[in-house]
Amino acid sequence: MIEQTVIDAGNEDRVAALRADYDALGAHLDRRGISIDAIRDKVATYGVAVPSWGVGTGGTRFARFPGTGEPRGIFDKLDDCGVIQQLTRATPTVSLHIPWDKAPAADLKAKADELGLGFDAMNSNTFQDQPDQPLSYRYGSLSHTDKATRQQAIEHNLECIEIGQGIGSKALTIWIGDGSNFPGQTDLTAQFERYLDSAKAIYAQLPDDWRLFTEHKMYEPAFYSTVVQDWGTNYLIAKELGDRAHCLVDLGHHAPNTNIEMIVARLIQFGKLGGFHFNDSKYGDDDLDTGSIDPFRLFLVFNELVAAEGKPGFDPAHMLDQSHNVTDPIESLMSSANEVRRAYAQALLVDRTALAGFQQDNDAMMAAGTLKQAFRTDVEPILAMARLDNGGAIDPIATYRAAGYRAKVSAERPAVSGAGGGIV
Ligand code: LRH
Ligand code: MN
Ligand code: MN
Repeated sequence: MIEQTVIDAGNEDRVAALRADYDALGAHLDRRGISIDAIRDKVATYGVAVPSWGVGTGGTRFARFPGTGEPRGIFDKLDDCGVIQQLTRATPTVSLHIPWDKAPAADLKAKADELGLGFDAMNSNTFQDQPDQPLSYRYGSLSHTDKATRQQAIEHNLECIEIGQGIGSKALTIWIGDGSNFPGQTDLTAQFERYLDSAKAIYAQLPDDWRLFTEHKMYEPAFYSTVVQDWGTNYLIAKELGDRAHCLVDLGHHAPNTNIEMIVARLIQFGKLGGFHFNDSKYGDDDLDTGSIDPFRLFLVFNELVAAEGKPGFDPAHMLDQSHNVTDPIESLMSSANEVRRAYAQALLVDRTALAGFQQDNDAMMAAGTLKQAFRTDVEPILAMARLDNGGAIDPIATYRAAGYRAKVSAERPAVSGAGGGIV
């Protein structure tokens, strides 16, 4: 972890400017009838889970270009997640991926407790073969034509639940790469039927207080057809399985220009929004930092989420899902967590009464202007104050750099080779 003295010193340098900016923004928001402290308090309780795989080797599915001080395994990864939470106070939980993070539940729990972290959804992995695995997923997993292979994939998901139960997780996320690369390769209907049967077998074993999230993705690694390719199929799955089955929306899993906020609205309307994998993209499943390409779209998603706050049963999970090569992943994840909070804070500023009035009157110009007014507001002083009040850093990235964390862990963690594959 980073020494408190380093955080305090960084904050001391910045606190006077922050208070001045916060007061100025407070006066501005006051004229708009908004209490800045109320927004800060809501933002302060808004957390987003860090994906364990996001702090891992600087890599994509194509290649790895590891930096120094790469985590050697899940316990180093948890240390890195602890630093992200320490500085941002926005990431109290971690989402694990099994078997990448497989370890005795008691040890995972003890380490997380030590760092003040909890666990969000468990992720299963039947999109890769593991060294000791009897049956291959080359031609699919939960939807495989071979019953024994499907059963192996089901059992893996049940094992994820079991590990999750030992560490306080309350959800399982299933994403599969199953699909086909040639027209005619699979019977599209039979393949989905097999998937549904397998998913039902997992759902039947879901603990009462757990939720099952299924994640859709348009294509990749299957390029002709993908079994769970869009929110429509995803909705059908959630509907078929039952009340504790919900859809997970990974922002990068849609065609460019897809109206994702509208998908979010539909899933909320019908009680099936389970949660998010936040990231950003330009072309496909790019897994770029959240808000780095299209912050307005992120805001529009949050506009739907804030509008739905308080609806019965509305409780989406917020998780990041990103990994790439060109930054220190701790910095990127801190930045993304702050971008999620920024979009949330901006969405809280939308004058919903005025918006409803403009919508009723079909005043498109003023309705759009109402959203833009909220989006244009620089809420950074609110985010920084929420961090400061909770013991975090006013400027997390500057403080992280001043602490020299990466150099310190590099001394303990041996350099790793970039040779070999990446991750999905
Ligand atoms: C698939 C995905 C899914 C996986 C993760 C590693 O593209 O988004 O969430 O579990 O990447
Ligand atoms: Mn994802
Ligand atoms: Mn993805």
